[in-house]
This record gives sequence, C-alpha cells and structure tokens, in this order.
Amino acid sequence: MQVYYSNTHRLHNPPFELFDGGQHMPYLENPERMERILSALKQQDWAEILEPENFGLDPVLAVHDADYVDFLRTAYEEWTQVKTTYEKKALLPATFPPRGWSHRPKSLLGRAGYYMFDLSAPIMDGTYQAALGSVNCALSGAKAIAGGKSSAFALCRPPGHHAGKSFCGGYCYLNNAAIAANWLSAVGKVAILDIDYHAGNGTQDIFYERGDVLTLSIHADPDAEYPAFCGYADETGAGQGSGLHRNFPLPAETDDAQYLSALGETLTLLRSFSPAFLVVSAGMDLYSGDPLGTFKVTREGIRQIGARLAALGLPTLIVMEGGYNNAALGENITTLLEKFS
Ligand code: SP5
Ligand code: ZN
Repeated sequence: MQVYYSNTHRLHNPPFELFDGGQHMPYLENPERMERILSALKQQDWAEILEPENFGLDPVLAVHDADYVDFLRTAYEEWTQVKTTYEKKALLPATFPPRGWSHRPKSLLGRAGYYMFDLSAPIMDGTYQAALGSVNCALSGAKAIAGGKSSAFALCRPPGHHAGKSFCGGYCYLNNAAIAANWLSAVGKVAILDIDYHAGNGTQDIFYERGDVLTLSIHADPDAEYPAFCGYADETGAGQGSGLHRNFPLPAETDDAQYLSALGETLTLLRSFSPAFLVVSAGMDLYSGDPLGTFKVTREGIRQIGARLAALGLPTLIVMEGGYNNAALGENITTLLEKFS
C-alpha cells in the first residue's frame, strides 16, 4: 500500500494548547504522533512510504475561500510585525464573533478571531507550509487511487476535518480529506466516511449543500463533546445536498458492538450511494485509551472497522485525522490498514 508522508509537518509544533477552564496543556497534536505511526509502518512489508507530489494551490482553493487561505499564508509574517508588550508565541486571538457579527476587521488579531472557531489552532512560523504538505499527502493518495490503486494512506499532519471553507480549529487548518475528495469528484462519485472521535464539522460545512458527495460521520455526541455546536443527527444536508450528510452521534463509553452497529448503518448508506471512491477520515481517538476520547473501542474493534471498510471493495483513500495516545497510534493504524494492504 502506498503511504504518503512529508516531513514538513515538523515545522508546525505549537508549544501549548488551552483546554476548557483555561488550562495550559502540552499540545496533544504533536510531531511525535507521526514518528510513532511511521516507525510502525516501516516494520510492515506492505507499506511503501513515499514523498507527496506538490499539487499547488488550485485544489485547495477549490474547497477553501481565497481570503481564508490568504490569511493562513500571511498571518504569521504579519504577526511578527505586530508590536506587543508580551512575548509573542503563536498567533492566537482572544476575541471571537458571536452570531450576527459579520464584519471582517482589518487588524490581524481581528481577522484571526474571525477565521478561528476555537483556541486549538494557533498559527506559527511553519503552520501554513505544514498544512500544505499535509494536503499534498492527501492529494497524492487521491491520485494513486484515481490511477487504479485499490487503496492509499495519507499520513497527514496537521489533521483537517475540523477546517471548513473559511475557518480553522480543532488542530485543523486545511481540510485534507475534503480537498482530496473534491479533487476525486472530478474523476468519479465520492463518499466520505469520518470515523474520528469528534464530529467532522469542517467536512460537513464544505459539502453540506453539494449533491455529488455523500458525507457520513460517526462520533461522540456533540451534546456532551467537542465540537459542541455541530454533528447532531438532525443535520442532514441542505439544498442539492439534502439527505447527503448524515451524523451518527454516539454516547460516552461506546464499545465495539455499539460502534460496529453504527458503522453498519453507514455501510448501508455507502452501498446504496454506490460511489466510485471512498475517502475515510481516520481519527484514532475513537480508541479506548485516547486522552481526548471516551469511547471503549478496542484494537480488535479497529481491526473490524478496517476489515468492514476494506470489504466494500471500493478504491479507498484513508486520511489521518486525530488520535492522541501516541504509544498506541502506530499499532492502531497498522491494524486499521491491515485488510487494505
Ligand atoms: C482532529 C481532532 O481530533 N481534533 C480534536 C480537537 C479537540 N480539541 C478540544 C479538546 C477538548 C478538551 N476536553 C478535555 C477532555 C479530557 N478528558
Ligand atoms: Zn478527533
């Protein structure tokens, strides 16, 4: 199986994140995640680790608004020019617009608040370059399956599924899976299945009104879990996209049996959509030992998920999303991919 990986992710390494209650925490979405996965993949004879190709900005701009991408591109350099009385670390605003406030301010911190929906996507020196490298991994995997490979794995960092048309958050800046899916949609019909523990609100935002891409997300109930404001079962698409988005919110402590039953529902929807390609947003934070998760999905459960997805027999691009139990990440990913290899 082709695995696309770029070292550029290392340029993005935020020093901390802010949790609810103002707690400063070490950044959970850290470079070590990739080291763990990469070293596990290197031990598999089926994994062929490749550098991604550079696809340029066009496929990114086909999904994200140009002003937002421009913000990501220029924000850090502008931040270095801003005079502050405090030591400047990553760019992170403290003011956000509530409903109905639609002005986009000129100031850098104003725009940062406008484009960010939470405090977990700080922008530092190499963030934009790392995000583009991550996109190129997803696009390279998409090209591989469009060219006839039965599957490919995009080892993306930073992750993407919380990034919408014009917002970042949840460790995500550019929506790797959505960009790859949109690129593939010019070749054939695409479905996206998001198995990250958190609702894929960015992917939902991007495809919500599109009639050509089915998007499905299985995740922790947003009534009790991040991202709180999106991912409910009654959000099913709009306009041309009516009925083409489905959320499967699950309770805390969800175990293998409950998870696989929800997965079964998504497989039925996937089969009746009969896509030419499947894109899987693969967050390993569904794993029982994840520091951000509450599910009780075991490694055997992950094996089953991989096996059932592979059994669909569709050309499949698996895109790395979240997953923060670094010690377990490598084996979780090789277990998920086993049946595709
Ligand atoms: C890609 C991805 O998985 N992003 C997730 C971002 C979640 N950030 C919010 C974390 C909420 C912190 N709650 C702490 C619960 C610890 N048990
Ligand atoms: Zn997640």
